[in-house]
Amino acid sequence: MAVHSLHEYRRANHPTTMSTLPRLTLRELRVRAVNVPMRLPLQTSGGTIQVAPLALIDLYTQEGVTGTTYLFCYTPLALKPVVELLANLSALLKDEPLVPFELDQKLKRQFRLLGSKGLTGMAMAGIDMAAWDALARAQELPLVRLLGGQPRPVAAYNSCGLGLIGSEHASAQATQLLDAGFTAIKVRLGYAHVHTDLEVVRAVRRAIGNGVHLMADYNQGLSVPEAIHRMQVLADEGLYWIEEPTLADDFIGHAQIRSKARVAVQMGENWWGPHEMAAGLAAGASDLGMPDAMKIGGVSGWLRAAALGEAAGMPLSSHLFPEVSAHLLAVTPTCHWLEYVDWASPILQEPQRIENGHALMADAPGCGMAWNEANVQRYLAQ
Ligand code: SMN
Ligand code: MG
Repeated sequence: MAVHSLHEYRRANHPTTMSTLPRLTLRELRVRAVNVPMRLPLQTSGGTIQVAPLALIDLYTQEGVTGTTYLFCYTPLALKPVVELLANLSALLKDEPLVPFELDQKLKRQFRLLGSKGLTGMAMAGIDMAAWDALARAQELPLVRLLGGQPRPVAAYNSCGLGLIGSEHASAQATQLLDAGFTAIKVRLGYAHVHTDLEVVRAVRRAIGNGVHLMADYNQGLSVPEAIHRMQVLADEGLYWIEEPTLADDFIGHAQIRSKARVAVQMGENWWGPHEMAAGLAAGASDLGMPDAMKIGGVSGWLRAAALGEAAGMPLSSHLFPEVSAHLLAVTPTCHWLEYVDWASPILQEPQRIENGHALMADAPGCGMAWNEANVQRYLAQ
């Protein structure tokens, strides 16, 4: 029987008073590529990002419920390949039950020989996030409730802008970033000389005052000895954390830096799945963790990472993806900070809400994302 609306579907699947969980079947993935201009471009020690290359995923089910999510592809060079990979997976997964655990197992088997980091990991996470979104929508629950929590404000820091733009621009931008009631912001470091790092940190601090938390991010830009040196120079500047001082996969190097540092070392945005997080924890690579909803493996990967964080007593923040991360952090026992960026806001009907420096999630089905079609059309990648 073809069932087109959620209502018809419910009637067909809940004929008795005893309710059963909705069973959904994957019909098709539709994926579109957009390059969304960024309000504040981001200059990091690892390169500059001027547009947000996003793969917009709509996961259609046979029952009429649709799951929605997006992937951040870092560079337009990777955007079309991600979209094409997802199109191939759409054919592979057609008619599969929409069960994130089973889909995850199937795709990991599928990519055992190739591996599931990089583009394959991104595509898998996109399917996982869209699947969870569809499940939550089918039950008319916000994702956070499906995961056993409830909507609540999550403390957020404003991570828009504040790239390597020099002390004058950085201090002016820093004050603007506090506008929505934020009490924490993040500055990118890794100038040619540590003196410039210090000058920028001091200028930003003067502009924002002592009541605001200031995080700093080196984006993997330093050698281990240079990182040890720079963290000594910056030790008394009141920085809340210093992120990725050296290469993200160098857990031993990070542990060496950490052992000499008087500022908390933060990393995690480049953990590809819970295994890498576990290796980072075992090496004592950082004081704090910040999984990326995409690289850690979507909602399923995040839940496993949250358990690792709880067991290790490690405060966990999110990286990018504020819309889904708000739901995930709200059920993370060691929840720390949500990283707020507005990069997807132009293509969303209702951009992520921030009030008094906190991310809010609506008590509405799924993650609450619906496309602003006019802007999607406007920014479609050629
Ligand atoms: C960052 C994130 C995404 C792209 C470039 C830089 C940065 C952060 O490391 O943590 O916000
Ligand atoms: Mg970072």
